[in-house]
Amino acid sequence: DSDDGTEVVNYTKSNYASPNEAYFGAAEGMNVVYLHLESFQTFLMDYELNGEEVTPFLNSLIGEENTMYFDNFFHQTAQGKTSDAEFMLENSLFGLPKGSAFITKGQNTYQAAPALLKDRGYTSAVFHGNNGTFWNRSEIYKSFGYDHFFDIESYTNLTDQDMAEYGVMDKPFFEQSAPLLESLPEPFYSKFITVAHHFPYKIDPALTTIEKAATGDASVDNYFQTARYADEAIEQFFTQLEESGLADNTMVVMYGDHYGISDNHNAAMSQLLGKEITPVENTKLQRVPLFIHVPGMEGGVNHTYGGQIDLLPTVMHLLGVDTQNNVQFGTDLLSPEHEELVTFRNGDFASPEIYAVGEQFYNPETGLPIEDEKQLEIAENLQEHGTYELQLSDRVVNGDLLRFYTPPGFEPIDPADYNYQVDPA
Ligand code: GP9
Ligand code: MN
Repeated sequence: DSDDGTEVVNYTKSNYASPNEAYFGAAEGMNVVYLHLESFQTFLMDYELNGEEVTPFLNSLIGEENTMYFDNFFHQTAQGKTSDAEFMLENSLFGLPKGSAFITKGQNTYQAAPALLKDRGYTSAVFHGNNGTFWNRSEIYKSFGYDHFFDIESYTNLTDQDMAEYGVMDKPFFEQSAPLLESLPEPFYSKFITVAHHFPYKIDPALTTIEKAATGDASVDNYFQTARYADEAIEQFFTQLEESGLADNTMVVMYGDHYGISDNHNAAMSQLLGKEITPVENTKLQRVPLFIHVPGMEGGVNHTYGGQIDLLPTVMHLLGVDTQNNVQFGTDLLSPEHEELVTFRNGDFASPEIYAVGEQFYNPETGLPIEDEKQLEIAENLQEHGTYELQLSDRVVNGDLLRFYTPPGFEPIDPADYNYQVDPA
């Protein structure tokens, strides 16, 4: 067909939210570290199990002076799980309704974060203690313009205790990543994909520091010990950053990738949370933590509604990089023009006053279906807007439309320029 993406570019330009002057460039020239928090959900933050915090380190960052914590931030992933989260945060494009774009669209043209930062002198790297081919990462990262991909081959002397189901446990992972990170030229843009807190949350008892939950539902009960372990590993990483001298010049972004406890476990969850898991509560359980830590930036707790699609423009604006000419479906969470609408992959949505679940619209305050005509009309409009965005995004991804649109000044990526093979010693 003749879809050259003109409608898409027109749309994303009109949907652009201009930066908040108080934050634009707050992290200009700094290194970027993303910590991909496997299976972390917002309910864990400040949650106490048997009277004890599960994530004391992350909790200590909530309200910390240089950290912005978002408590109404949602995952928007579908079948592609981890890869959908990565896809959104690197590109501000939605994952596909079925399967994983990482696998089926690995050869597309992208204008991903590592590429957008190249002309600012950034070197980019991913760290992940699993096989590089998982989710087709070793291919699609080339299309994103990642300079380095440190996969399982970069981690050595691993004992059984060091291994989780999907790769290296977070503590040895961060420990062995430190010299690799410190060897990168600055500024760098990097991402660490953790795995210890992954379903089914198995962990060597010798590594646990809190009790399990006791609902009788194993995947729910196990969820807390690996979360605590991951929290300790994150604290260790922050200490490493301090010790290496990188901390003062590094922005750290931490986000939960998707739920760890599916709605098949709502009975056990309702025991733990002390309330019924209604459609509204279930939607609230799709919130994942987002922390943006920038040395010298004013932090706080931010209640803005947003989702993973919004991360890229938010981070770019903090780095002082404008996004006006980019095809991105999210908007800067810190912008006064950010629209508080979180569209899920199935067309449901969450917004401060209305949630859509299935065919029904709900008041998130009361949990009751909305009946007021005026409210229903607003709800329909929000849903229409969200669905239109999903369609446009799918057109870009399915039609590989970024082939036909190069933002002014952007140098297109040639995947053939990248090779992550570790040289045999
Ligand atoms: C595997 C890891 C897990 O490498 O990132 O992916 P998930 O199962 O969460 O999609
Ligand atoms: Mn995951």
